Amino acid sequence: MTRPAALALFVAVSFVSCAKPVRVAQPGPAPSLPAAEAAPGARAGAQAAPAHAVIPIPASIVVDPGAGFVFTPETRIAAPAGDDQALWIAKWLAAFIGQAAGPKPPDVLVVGGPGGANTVELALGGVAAAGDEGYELTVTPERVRVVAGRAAGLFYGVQTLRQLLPAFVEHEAVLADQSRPVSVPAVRIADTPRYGWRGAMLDVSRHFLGVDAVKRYIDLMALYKLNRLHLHLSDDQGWRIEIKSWPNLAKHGGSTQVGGGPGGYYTQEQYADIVAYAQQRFITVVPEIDMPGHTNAALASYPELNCNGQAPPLYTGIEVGFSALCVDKDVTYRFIDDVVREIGALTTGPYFHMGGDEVKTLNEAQYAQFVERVQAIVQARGKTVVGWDEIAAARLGPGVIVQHWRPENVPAAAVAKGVKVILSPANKIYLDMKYHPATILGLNWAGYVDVPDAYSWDPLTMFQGLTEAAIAGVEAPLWAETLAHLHDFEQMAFPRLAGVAEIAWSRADQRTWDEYKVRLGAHGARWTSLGVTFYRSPTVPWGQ
Ligand code: NGO
Repeated sequence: MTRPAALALFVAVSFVSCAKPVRVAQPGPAPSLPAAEAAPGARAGAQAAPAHAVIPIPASIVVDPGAGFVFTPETRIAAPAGDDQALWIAKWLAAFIGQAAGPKPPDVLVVGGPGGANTVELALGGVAAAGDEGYELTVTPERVRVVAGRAAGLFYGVQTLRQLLPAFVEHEAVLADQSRPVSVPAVRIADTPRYGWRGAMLDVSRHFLGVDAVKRYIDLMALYKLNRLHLHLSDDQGWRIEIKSWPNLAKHGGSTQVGGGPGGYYTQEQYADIVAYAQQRFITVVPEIDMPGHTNAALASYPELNCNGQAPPLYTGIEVGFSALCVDKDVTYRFIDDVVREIGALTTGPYFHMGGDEVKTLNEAQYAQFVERVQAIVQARGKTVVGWDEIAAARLGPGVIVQHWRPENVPAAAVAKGVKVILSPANKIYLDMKYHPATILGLNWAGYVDVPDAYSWDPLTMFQGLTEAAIAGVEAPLWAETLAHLHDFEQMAFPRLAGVAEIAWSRADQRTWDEYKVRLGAHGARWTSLGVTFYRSPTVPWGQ
């Protein structure tokens, strides 16, 4: 099941580093939960309503069967004094509750100490759940309290609270006369993530997605505590970001897409707006400019980037591997430096993804030299290099992050170089893979990936020779050869993206498909309230 074999019709591929196919370690059956920590849903049996449906499952959660907290028109939300992010989170929660529990959204107060009765209190302080993203959430009939060491933890605690609220609250326009009791079960949660990199990738090159669609995806990521949005901003079919020093990239290179539609691109202001929107939700944007291959849109925009000095026509098909920058010309590196400089300045996060996948027109030495030169450019511009797993064939400096996508390729070469890896195995979490043979959208070169397949694997045992310390995290790419509209993207992402979030956040010994599927089933109602298009896989017991 290699990509070249299975893509036969669509794609002619070869890899720069022709690694021999290596056996991929099969994940063993996930261990079952120890009794003391078993999630209540697990004991309830596969089809029974779970006591909670929080995804990703928290590190520790105890649901008290007694009375919970009920939002009333008088409920207030208290934020700690002197922290703008915490205040923003409090306002986000108030807007989220909206008119669900009364005639107006809850008032937000800034308080120096405890918030009093009938309050949802957000507090910054020392908590047992360690780390930058951990939190504790306690719900009693008197109050709700979220405590975290940092604002990100407060945000995640509030997302957990959100998932404990009834799904109808997700409707954007719940009016006061439709309000009804909004109750939360009494719980004690202490939570912290397994991995720091919990990502999702959008391919906005093959088909362009506008700013609002990207923001919508960001909102859905936030619901599941995902914290990296990788934007695949360039490929053969389209260049999607304005570069002021090379204006034709966006103007010409962004003017079409797969199938010949009008394409599009983000102005620098729009891109900065996406970055800020994501950052507010504790999501770091990782911009990717794919090179030296996957560059037809750039080559078509500037003849001097081609070895023969001639610009090829724009490309609207879905083959890969045919294009490459002219790696022997100095202008190529001036171009790359300008692009990295401009995008780097607009990106608040530390990462720059240089692509590096599927180049068949260069030899190994040319490819390795190119990767090393670009690595130096990116680092000189103050950014951390991220690249697809092919870049492990080059000499990589410390701090580089390698994104593993080819199921048959083991990360050993990367790990031996001391770099960290992001796991995106195509046969598990490429969200563009069809669910089953009758799925209309998507590709199938890495197989059919139904919801249990996407969930039932563990990062540590997926590949041979990995250590937990070498794993930066997990990321689910969503390639868009066959996806033209946001609802197509959603149909492929949901329900699988929720499972990816749980793999990235929760411990392996907390996860079994039989228990997870019941929690997942409860999210159908939430997605319906949100208007999310999703695949009703028959493997999941969907709730009402
Ligand atoms: C591959 C390829 C992409 C395709 C995708 C389709 C990588 C890293 N390069 O993944 O260009 O769009 O498969 O599944």
